[in-house]
Amino acid sequence: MAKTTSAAFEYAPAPESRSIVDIKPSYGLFVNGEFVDGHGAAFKTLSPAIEEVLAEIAEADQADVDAAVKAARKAYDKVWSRMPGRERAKYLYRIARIIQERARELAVLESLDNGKPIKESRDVDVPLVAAHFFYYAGWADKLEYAGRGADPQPLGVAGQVIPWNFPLLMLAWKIAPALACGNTVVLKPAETTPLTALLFAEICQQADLPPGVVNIITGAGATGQALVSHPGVDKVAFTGSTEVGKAIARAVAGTDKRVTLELGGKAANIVFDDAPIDQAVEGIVDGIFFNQGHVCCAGSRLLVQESVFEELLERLKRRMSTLRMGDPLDKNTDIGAINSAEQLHRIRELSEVGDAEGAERWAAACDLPAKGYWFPPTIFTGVSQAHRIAREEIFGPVLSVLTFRTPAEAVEKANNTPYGLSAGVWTDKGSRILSMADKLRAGVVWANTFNKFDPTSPFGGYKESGYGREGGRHGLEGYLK
Ligand code: TAP
Repeated sequence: MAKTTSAAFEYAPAPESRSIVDIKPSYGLFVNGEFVDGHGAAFKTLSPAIEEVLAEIAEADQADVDAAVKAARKAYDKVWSRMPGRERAKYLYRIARIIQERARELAVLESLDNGKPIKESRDVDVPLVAAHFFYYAGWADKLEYAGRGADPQPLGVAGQVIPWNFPLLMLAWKIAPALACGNTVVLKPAETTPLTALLFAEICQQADLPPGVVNIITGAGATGQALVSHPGVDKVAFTGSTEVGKAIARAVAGTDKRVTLELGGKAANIVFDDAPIDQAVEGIVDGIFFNQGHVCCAGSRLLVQESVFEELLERLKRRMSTLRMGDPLDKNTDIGAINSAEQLHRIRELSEVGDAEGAERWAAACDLPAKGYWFPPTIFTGVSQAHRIAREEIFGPVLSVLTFRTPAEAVEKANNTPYGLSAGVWTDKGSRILSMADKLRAGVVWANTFNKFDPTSPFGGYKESGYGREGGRHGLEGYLK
């Protein structure tokens, strides 16, 4: 980051980047293979880095949700569930290849709409999106090995609702396994990041995917609610906050809908005194500042063994001072914009709670751009387990640092959370990695790395982080009878 705290600066996104993608002034809903008008009140999607309107987006009301579910049902009954797996696979492979061909467009659009740095959308999000479609294409004709018996059957219509932090990647996690298993889909992206899902709809057209197999409906929470409670939906797949996840679980209770929920997290990233410190510092930075900390499995609680605390803290601060925050479309940017004014407000509010509770805040000096939503990478030390910043998900670039003396204390503190999505362990001892992995109540435990994703690995939580797994063979189970 630049080393002053003075005046805000202005920037205009590099024009050549924006010309890579053709953003239309307005978008309809994608229903039955076509873009159609919505009956709700259209809304605008902004670029959070410059607070400029990117496009106007249709809002789906109940009638639109009905139409999308009907289209999905028809496509399921007449085409998709009857198609041999090897034929479905061809469509998924085609989609994967088009994603690769249009990768630059997708990455630029994702960074514009979400605020994330282009080097992340280009090198992480979009390649993983293609990888998920390739991976699940490979499963479509091998479902007898999915762990659901010799003749596994799809569920029907999947209603899928996703958040704004990884708009395209969450879409891939949802749509690729659903289609591979023979289900059809109605998906609602988040209100603040609909554009890449709509570009994906164009990719479905380009791939000649039969109409109705994928339907994309845009809108806010009410549209999501209408979708998940629609009687024509057989399976609900939701990623988002624990609060909304609980409301969805209540809404579908007593129906025969199948549900998977991927919810919040408050992961412990645990550094032992025998860990390679510089490598651990990189992992800590990646764990909490990747994607501005808008990551459900972010390593938002750092647990450091007392004997290396001072040294690690000093090196961490030094490393944080080199992070560059600013234009998401600049290839050198490490930290992009916060996705929305609402999220920025939440991050500020919880950080102020941290101050009030007596924790000590530190952020590297930096210029914040004049327009847009920004929050500098921040750490809090002197945090106790009772502090709200140690318990609640901030979902921003804010790290709470705690210390421990013994491995048993590290386990106790790490597990002292209502969540159970992920954890990280940094140590030189293989035996300690294995024993910690056994004791940590987290769906994913990373060892000497953090925030590594792969389509072959199942991902999901314990406790209030939800249930069901996405990714890998386990990811098929949520879409088969
Ligand atoms: P939410 O507010 O829960 O929103 C998630 C999605 O649900 C959005 O599309 C939202 O629509 C929609 N929605 C809101 N109210 C709804 C309702 N009553 N019924 C059905 N749908 C509804 O979460 P968020 O703020 O977007 O995302 C942040 C949260 O997601 C964090 O807690 C994070 O940990 C979690 N997350 C978890 C994971 C995994 S894999 N566990 C991955 C990413 C994020 P609008 O946005 O349009 O209002």
